[in-house]
Amino acid sequence: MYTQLVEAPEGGIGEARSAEQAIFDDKIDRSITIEPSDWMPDAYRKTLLRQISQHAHSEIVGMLPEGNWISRAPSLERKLILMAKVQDEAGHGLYLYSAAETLGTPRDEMTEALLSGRAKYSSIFNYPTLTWADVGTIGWLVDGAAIINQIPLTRCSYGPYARALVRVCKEESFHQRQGFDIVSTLAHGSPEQHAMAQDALNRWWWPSVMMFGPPDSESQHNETSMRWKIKLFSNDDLRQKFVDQTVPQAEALGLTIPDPDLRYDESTGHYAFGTPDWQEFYDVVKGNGPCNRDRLRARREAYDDGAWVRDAALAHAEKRAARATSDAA
Ligand code: BYC
Repeated sequence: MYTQLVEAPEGGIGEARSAEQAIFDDKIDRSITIEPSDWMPDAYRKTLLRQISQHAHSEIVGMLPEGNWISRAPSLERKLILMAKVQDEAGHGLYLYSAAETLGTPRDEMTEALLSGRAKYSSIFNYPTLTWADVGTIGWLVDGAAIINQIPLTRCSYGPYARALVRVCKEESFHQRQGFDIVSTLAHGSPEQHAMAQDALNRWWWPSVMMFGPPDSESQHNETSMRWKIKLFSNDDLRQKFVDQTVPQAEALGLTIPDPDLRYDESTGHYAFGTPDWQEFYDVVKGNGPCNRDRLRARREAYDDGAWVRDAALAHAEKRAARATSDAA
């Protein structure tokens, strides 16, 4: 059927293009993945690149708030676990940059977009980690939110992104469990530890709820991304899943979600909850959150400090290529 669609029209570029479009649409409808060598509409490529590169940047910037606590983790065991988690996030960034590169944009360009402040990354990482309880709360809430967002994306329409997310999600599950374990230890500890866990929940709850993006009524990309199966659920649907999943966990921990409007709605079977401060969300996304400037400064310093590694790797690759050429001659 595909061959017929492509070969049937006598020539015109418009006709050939619409045949390619038909193949693409059919694959999307039948949930057959689109692969890098397949024809795809420019807007699909751009939307994917925007989402995957933002996702990659989020993983990389996301190392900073928790990395801040590696040297101060309360035990050797906690330190080892936290180091492994932060390294996993670096790995996630690399899988995702690789997936984005298959769309034709070199990693240098994506890095430059991040360091110059043009590229977005998740709003959540622009909040400070003030106490050890924040590290646990990030694992519990932020990785928990990430799992809810990313498990459906393992079935998204673009093959390299979907496949990268399979491994990412497995690792995020371990991250969520380690975060819950930290918070559980504190919540069931001394009154001071319990208060520390509650304080962290108070500060991270709303930023976590906002992580899923603007409300559907204000989302620019929901509709097209869902049509193309770049997103499988809308921002509000995922947000609802997160609230429904997390409220019973907070109850089990003996912690209180800081939302006076939160209540279980028997008629829908879901928790009803208050309205996030969307002005705060947009301010953070525009670069005016509590830590935006620190985060970019840290990434620029890391990039500059790593220049010698890139130079050495390049020199090594050039030497090997030159040797291979002379061996072949
Ligand atoms: N922060 O039309 P919308 C992690 C932007 S990593 C900043 O709904 P879309 C983890 C959005 O980009 C977490 N910006 O957009 C790592 C758009 O602006 P542009 C990252 C946001 O793309 C380490 C505008 O607002 N996860 O979990 O359809 C340790 C309008 O929004 C945010 C991913 O990236 C935000 N929160 O939906 C622990 C997952 N939300 O681009 C954990 C993949 C929205 O037009 N990404 N914006 O300038 C997605 O699923 C979707 O991109 C989003 C947004 C749901 C995030």
